[in-house]
Amino acid sequence: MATATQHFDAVVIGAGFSGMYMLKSLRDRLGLKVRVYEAGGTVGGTWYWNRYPGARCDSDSYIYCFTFDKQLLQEWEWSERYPEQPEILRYLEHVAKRHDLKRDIQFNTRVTGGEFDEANNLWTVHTATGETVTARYVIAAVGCLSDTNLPPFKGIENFKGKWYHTSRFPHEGVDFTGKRVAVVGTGATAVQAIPEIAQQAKQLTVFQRTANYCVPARNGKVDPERVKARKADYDAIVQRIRESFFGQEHYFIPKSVLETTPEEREREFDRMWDEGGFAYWLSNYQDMFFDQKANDLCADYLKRKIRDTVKDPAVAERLIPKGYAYGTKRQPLDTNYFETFNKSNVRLVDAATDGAIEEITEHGIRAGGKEYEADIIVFATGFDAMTGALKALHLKGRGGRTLDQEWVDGPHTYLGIAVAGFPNLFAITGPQSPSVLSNMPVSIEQHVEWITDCIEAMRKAGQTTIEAKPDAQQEWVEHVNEVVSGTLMTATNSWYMSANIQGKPRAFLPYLGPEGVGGYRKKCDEVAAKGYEGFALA
Ligand code: N01
Repeated sequence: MATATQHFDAVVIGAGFSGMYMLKSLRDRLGLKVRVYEAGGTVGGTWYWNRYPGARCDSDSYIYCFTFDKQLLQEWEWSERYPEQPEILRYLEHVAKRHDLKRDIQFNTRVTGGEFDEANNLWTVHTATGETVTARYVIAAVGCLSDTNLPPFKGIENFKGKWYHTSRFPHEGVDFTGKRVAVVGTGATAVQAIPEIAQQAKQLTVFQRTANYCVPARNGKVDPERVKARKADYDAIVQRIRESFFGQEHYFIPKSVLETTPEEREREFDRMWDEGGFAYWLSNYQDMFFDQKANDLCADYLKRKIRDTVKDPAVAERLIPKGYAYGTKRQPLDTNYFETFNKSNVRLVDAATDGAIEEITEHGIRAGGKEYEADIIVFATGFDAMTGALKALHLKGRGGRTLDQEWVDGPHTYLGIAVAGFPNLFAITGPQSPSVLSNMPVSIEQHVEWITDCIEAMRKAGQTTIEAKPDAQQEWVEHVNEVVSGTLMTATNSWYMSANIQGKPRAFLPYLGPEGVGGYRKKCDEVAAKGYEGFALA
């Protein structure tokens, strides 16, 4: 085994939103010696890797940012309601510069493994560049949606054209002009990319496995008066989103949709539809996620919108989601997605009606026995969500156990922050925390601050290890599964349910607590206030 060349108080893995703030917090608040390893060439994480056409934020920009830097909240001007990827990356570069973060981040360096040394209570961490270092704490800031899922399509090696995965798009971009392009997938990524690609491509063929309920983002410039009012109200906004259900200023209508008249609910549906963004998903009637009949009423409105938009009724029918409840897959936000299928250069290949993808050929994609030729294939096939990137770190806890071994039937964590048997390892927005069911920066800041407080308390008390207790972990896993079992989420084949990847054990990955982000924060604060209840400290 390689000898460690340096020792750090903490190693942080990843330099996206979470790794950046973790570094800032441990280094500048606690004075720790921190090394961040980042596989990408600069900061940004998700916003470094996902450069596909149309990539933009799906949360409103005024809350999709760091709130720890109050001055920056006042100074930074977002150009739009949902800024594009390059603008978010510019913002993160600005934060890195402003807080002098890069001097402690080693870029182009992937962490490939690590072991907990039980004799010395230290982690040894290895990188692909051949470095080995030790650290008291390891913080995985690897993101929830960073481990690319490229399904093992038969024949992909035979394809004579070019192919790309949306999450590993070339930095110089791809020119689709005059090309025949195939897009595989119709998730939130594809829904952003398809209208953009259709504008350039000679022909676009979209391969849909599951139709999606999309609602308009309604992106655009934000009224300057509104921007000013928000800036004046930021303290209250931050407080509200921290205590809210989804880390957003969205609140359920405290009423059953089944108790409304058709006129009343149509008015409400129109209002949410016109507002755009996540309003229809997260500000709808409170029983939408629990009651199939209630859900059907909300879904029917969206189905009507598809029929109204798509001119060819046969295409509209194939674009209408079937067989799962609305909102149980991540809501894609669109700009002219359904309108794109009215263009003469765009065609839909639907697995249910035209046949599933059988193989990639030299000249395109074969589905349902028919070959669809393409010069470029864009795979918008998503991620091994939440657990993939953590497992890929190949960390070994007590007794040399790996997360692969511990998580054979899905993730087992305590609060989504820690794993029994892996002392001093923290995950930011790990599985079984609200994470992907929240506005990510809100959950990231909460975890970073909680972890920093925890390490500070340990140092004050002269403690060197913290570790989730197996029984507390088991209780948390049961709680996570119990609360979601009362919803419609578990019946759907979504990546939330680990169902997007063949062979991945079916388990609900995030935490959908009864009081959402706000209730979860309270729970974490209580755990800390009770001397880190459920953790063993030594
Ligand atoms: O990935 P997805 P994504 N054969 O897994 C299909 C976040 N995000 O990159 O639905 C054929 O949702 C798959 O079909 P199915 C957001 O949280 C954020 O779009 O599994 N098709 C699906 O249509 C989002 O949810 C933002 O049946 C296959 C698609 O590929 C998450 O990232 C923007 C297949 C994958 O959809 C992931 O979104 C974009 C196969 N073997 C995304 N395997 C912002 O906020 C998969 N598919 C900016």
